[in-house]
Amino acid sequence: MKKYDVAVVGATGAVGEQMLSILAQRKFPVNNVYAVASSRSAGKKVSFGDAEIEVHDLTKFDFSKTHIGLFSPGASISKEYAPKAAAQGCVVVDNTSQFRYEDDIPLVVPEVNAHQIANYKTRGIIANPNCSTIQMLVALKPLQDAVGIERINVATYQAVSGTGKEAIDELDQQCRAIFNNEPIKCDVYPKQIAFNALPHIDMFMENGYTKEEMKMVWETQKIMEDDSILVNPTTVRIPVKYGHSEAVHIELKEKLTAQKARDLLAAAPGIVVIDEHKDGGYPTAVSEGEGTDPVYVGRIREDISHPRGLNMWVVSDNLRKGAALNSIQIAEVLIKNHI
Ligand code: 25A
Ligand code: L14
Repeated sequence: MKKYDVAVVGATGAVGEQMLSILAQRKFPVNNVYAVASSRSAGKKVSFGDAEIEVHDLTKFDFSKTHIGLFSPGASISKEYAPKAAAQGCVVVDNTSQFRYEDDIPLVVPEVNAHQIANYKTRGIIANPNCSTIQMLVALKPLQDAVGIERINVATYQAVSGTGKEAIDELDQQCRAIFNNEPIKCDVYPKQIAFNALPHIDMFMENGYTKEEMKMVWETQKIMEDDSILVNPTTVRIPVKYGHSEAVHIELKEKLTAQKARDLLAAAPGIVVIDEHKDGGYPTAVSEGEGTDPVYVGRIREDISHPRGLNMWVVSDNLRKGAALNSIQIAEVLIKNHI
């Protein structure tokens, strides 16, 4: 079996760490794995399976010795280095928002539009979508295929790990301060995140939505290859560490019963349905999502206010299916069919 040389860029971050761990877990056929980050981290060690590997400085790294680059160093860094890596013959799977909306760069959720991976050749870059969009689309694809979706109303409940490690620390520190009756510090988020909910993720846009919300609009239409799907999101940060949850309310083109939807979802790839009408008969971020691969769907019910409406609750690990796992699944298709 052919083996591949893989660079993980942003290897010391919340997503990069997961990339290294999932590469080892899934026994991705690697020859050499390179951990790459900023000069701040160069020389440090990170774990890859049972091994410790050294972190390389991105500014000095030669991508011509790699086949695949899994990037998550933030949009501005990817903007500069992903095209450089691609020019050196490395196929880049980029987790940042930098390239997602460029027409000649595929934006891929393998369960939804794996065929787009073939279009990596033009730029040598494939974009990994936003975490909230990925888990929502895995859950909606079977319904889109069955009857079509007219409109999506979604409210998200997003974990702090999406912001990065410093946000996980801020949540811990604020909890500790509150328990000790000390004043809290807000450095990462503009208001207290401990025991709170902030209706604000990423920057505010001119239309009053946030960029995280607009990502869900733009990315849904691009990945589903259907500009007619209307999306109305509200994205909310909550004091959960790992795992995003979403209340998804859709208007279908034709009525689907809750039972039919449940059956379609249960048969679809990447989905686990947990939907019992009893206490605890639903998935949550902490009890099911954290540390696991599936997109979990529960609370599937017909909307009592709309003849073609359906409601559901969707949960997944934002650093795994929402980021690192999805990237590695893209890389698995790449090596199976393309490189
Ligand atoms: O711009 P975007 O697309 O919105 O993405 C913004 C952020 O979201 C995360 C990711 O953070 C990204 O930075 N992210 C991206 N895609 C995501 C997704 N799909 C996602 N989150 C969820 N889902 P992250 O924490 O996961 O990763 C950050 C990594 O990027 C590396 N990095 C930063 N600047 C770099 C760079 N690599 C190369 N060159 C640069 N110039 C970063 O590496 C990390 O791996 P690092 O070397 O900065 O190491 C992080 C360690 O260093 C400490 N630290 C951070 N900043 C400073 C610092 N120390 C001193 N001074 C600083 N200014 C941290 O505490 C950490 O321990
Ligand atoms: O666009 O903060 O992929 O939860 C991923 C993490 C945006 C923000 C992206 C979060 C980022 C998101």
